[in-house]
Amino acid sequence: MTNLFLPLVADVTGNVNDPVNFTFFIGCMAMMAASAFFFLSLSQFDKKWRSSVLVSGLITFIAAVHYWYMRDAAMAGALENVTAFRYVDWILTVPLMCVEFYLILKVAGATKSLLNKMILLSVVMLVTGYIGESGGDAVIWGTISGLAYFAIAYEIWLGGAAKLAKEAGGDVLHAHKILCWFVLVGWAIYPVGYMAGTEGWYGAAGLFFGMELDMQVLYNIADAINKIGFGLVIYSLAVKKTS
Ligand SMILES: *C/C=C(C)/C=C/C=C(C)/C=C/C1=C(C)CCCC1(C)C
Repeated sequence: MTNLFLPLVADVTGNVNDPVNFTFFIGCMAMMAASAFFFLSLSQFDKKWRSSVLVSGLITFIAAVHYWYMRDAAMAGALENVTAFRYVDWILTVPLMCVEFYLILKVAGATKSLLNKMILLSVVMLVTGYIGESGGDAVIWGTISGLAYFAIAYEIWLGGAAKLAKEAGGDVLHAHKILCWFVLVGWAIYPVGYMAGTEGWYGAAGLFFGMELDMQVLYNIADAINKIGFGLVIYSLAVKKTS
């Protein structure tokens, strides 16, 4: 009898019960389901809000495709390939999250220069993080990446974006605040994962306050929280603004 699951296990040396492989698999499914949800909901919204929800769907869809490849690479034990796919995913999806901030703040007059500034900071954060993970000094490059991350958090919590959100008020202000918390708390999982997976921080075993952490598992959990959660905040804002 043919094995229905053969395509899942073919050419694979890894163990499906391993938390890394398992979270790649479930992450892929979650991103696919979220994309279908966002795309299929589009027609119910006012035109103005459709592009915001469309971008939410693009973020999870791009991630779903990358998770497909990352899952294969992880199960074959090719972690360098996982890192490359990971950063290609992020360099596409994080700027799209900046676009989400821009789109919801457009009602209060958000400018392209705010968008460009946020995209530039996120590119600096990710390129330096990639260098630190792929052979560069993990402490130096990770620190530069962290500074860019703080600059993004500052911009949305206290900088120009915060001012615009206050001017917009109401549902937009409320949604902006939740997105700010995602960036401050949800995004903070990434540097913890980075420190677990690179040399020079809290030990090669990835021990963090006595817990053994795995970089890929932390990145996978963070992606699910941030990409799907972020999208749902935008979705519910669009629902409120439409009805
Ligand atoms: C959907 C993907 C998202 C929201 C990815 C976010 C990634 C970060 C916030 C990464 C941050 C990093 C640091 C702040 C320092 C260490 C290097 C990074 C790139 C892991």
